[in-house]
Amino acid sequence: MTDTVAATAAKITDMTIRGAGRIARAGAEAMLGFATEYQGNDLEAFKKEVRRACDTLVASRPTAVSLWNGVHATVRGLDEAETVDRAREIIVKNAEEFVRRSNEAVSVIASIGAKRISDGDTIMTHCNSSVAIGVITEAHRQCKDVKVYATESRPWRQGLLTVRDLDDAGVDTTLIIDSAVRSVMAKVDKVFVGADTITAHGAVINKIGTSQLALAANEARVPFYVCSETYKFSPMTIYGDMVAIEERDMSEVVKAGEIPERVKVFNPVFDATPAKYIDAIITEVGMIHPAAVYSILSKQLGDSVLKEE
Ligand code: RUB
Repeated sequence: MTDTVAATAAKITDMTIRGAGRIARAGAEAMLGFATEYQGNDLEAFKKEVRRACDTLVASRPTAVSLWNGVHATVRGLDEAETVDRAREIIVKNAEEFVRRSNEAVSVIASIGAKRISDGDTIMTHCNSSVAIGVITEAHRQCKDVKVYATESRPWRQGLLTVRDLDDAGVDTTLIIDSAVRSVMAKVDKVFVGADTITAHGAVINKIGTSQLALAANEARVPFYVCSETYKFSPMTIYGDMVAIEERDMSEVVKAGEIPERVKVFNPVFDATPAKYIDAIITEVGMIHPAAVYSILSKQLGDSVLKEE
């Protein structure tokens, strides 16, 4: 393993690099860095180090399958390599391809998603999803009059990043606290959120609180859209694996001494929104019903991704 891998893993864990798409691209780039920096000539030793690098990166944030897919995409076809040089070439090519496709997917989703936004729409979004923001800013770029309510997203307050991104793009943006979601939903026409992982049966795992937006939207009959590249679809869930929900330190929620010592803090940072609350998932292969995730997974990702393990 190299410094690049350890440094990237540390930045993902401490959230210097965050957001499911960004961590996937950073994971792929770290594998590229690892392969280029590797000095030895022993292929078996190289492959062992590759596995260690993959494991370190994937362990840096447990919930987003995008990271798993980004990292493992780089080692596809590695078994065919007969020399370290060839193995290095494969990883570099795969990593560049993953990053290129990932960026391309984000812009395709922006144009597909923008079609769902009508002139005059008021939108709610949660946390800081570059893909959902891409959809909203593309609609704005097309001169649609759009207003956005963005949640604060405690405890990290990624909503502050979102309101900055939207404001920079010239979108009329209002910040709300997380507990205002249900009361503000009455003013909203559509909800657009991102995803960290989507299961084979169409449940969406995203920042804690996403499921509250979905419930409130459902109650108010507001369409709920998820903007997600297909590498956020989880192949493991085909076999019934559960998605691990990351729990982070209590220091992210309260400062030392703020609450009595005996009081515990539970800080899960993602939640699952069942498929029945999701109107559509906007992907780079089109807008799909959550029930279609399984067939896309088995066709596009299933074979190649599952062979790796
Ligand atoms: C970010 C988050 C985002 C998704 C999608 O959580 O939940 O909605 O990762 O992001 P965190 P994107 O800040 O804990 O990483 O659309 O940019 O891939």
